[in-house]
Amino acid sequence: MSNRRNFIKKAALGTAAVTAVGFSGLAKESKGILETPPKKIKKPVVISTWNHGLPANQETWKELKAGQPALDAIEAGMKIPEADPNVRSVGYGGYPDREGKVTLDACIMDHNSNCGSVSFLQGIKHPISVAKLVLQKTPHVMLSGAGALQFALSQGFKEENLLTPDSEKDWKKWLEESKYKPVINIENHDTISLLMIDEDGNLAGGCTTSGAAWKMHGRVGDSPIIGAGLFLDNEVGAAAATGLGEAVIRTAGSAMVVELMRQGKSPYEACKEITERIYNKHKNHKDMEYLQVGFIALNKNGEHGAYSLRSGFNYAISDDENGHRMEDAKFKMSWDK
Ligand code: SD4
Repeated sequence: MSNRRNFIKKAALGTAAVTAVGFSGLAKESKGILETPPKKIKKPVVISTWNHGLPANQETWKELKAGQPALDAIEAGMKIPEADPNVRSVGYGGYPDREGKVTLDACIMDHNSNCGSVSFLQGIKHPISVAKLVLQKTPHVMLSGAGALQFALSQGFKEENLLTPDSEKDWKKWLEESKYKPVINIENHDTISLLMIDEDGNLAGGCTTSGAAWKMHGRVGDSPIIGAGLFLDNEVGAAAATGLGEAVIRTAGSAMVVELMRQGKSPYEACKEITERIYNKHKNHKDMEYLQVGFIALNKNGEHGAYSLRSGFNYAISDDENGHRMEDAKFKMSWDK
């Protein structure tokens, strides 16, 4: 893209940020003038990863429409997959690590860049709620392990066993061969990452996950790391990741998606470019055999997009125009490659 076109896109983005009027990234430019009038995107807009994003979106949407603050709405939505024993990659019922322990990562971020995060948290069903309290009640961004648990208990959370009989059975079966080879979207789920823009044009987001199944005890993925699993800049946009956390951390994935949107890329273009970068950095890497990453992004105007390295990734979208729905993300390659 020429510098000039970049500039015009950026200028349009800047104006839209001030007036909170959305425009289509596809607006045509001729001699420095946008031919297509800016398309107004009605807010709020909520997007989130995978099929389990749909019920989370619906709950977040309900709370937003009831006038709840963004972080409370996100928390309410994320608690749905966290509590669902059939979602085997998040919260209660999530696959354990190789020692049979369910260890959870989560984070949340608001439009003022306030963040709260917990990592390697055990025995607490709703890590997203603890992350929100880290944001609201501590001088820190991240609490981990025993300290995160201690904080949760001090806030009235109850410790409980998160290893369901199904997960225990699967873990015992895994122990027979003990091969670490995360296969991320075989059952269409992984981290839930959710992004939203409210009626006033303010962005917020969150992530929650039980992390990679059969990981080493103590392993922390990308999801609780601001800049890796989640990032937003309220002047530009928000991005979040799913997939193999190690690859997302190595490339500061979500922060980079936001930076590309700052440079004028659409959410889709930004997700695609970072996914391609991750591919290029990993094509000769041992992780490539089972590597899957996916990104979702939402810009200040309410436009959204997604892209994944391998097939199978989808995301949930909620807006006033079309209600709640799933969309398949475009991808670079199929699983058999
Ligand atoms: C992580 N992105 O911890 C998360 C989720 C996952 O295999 O389970 N990845 O890496």
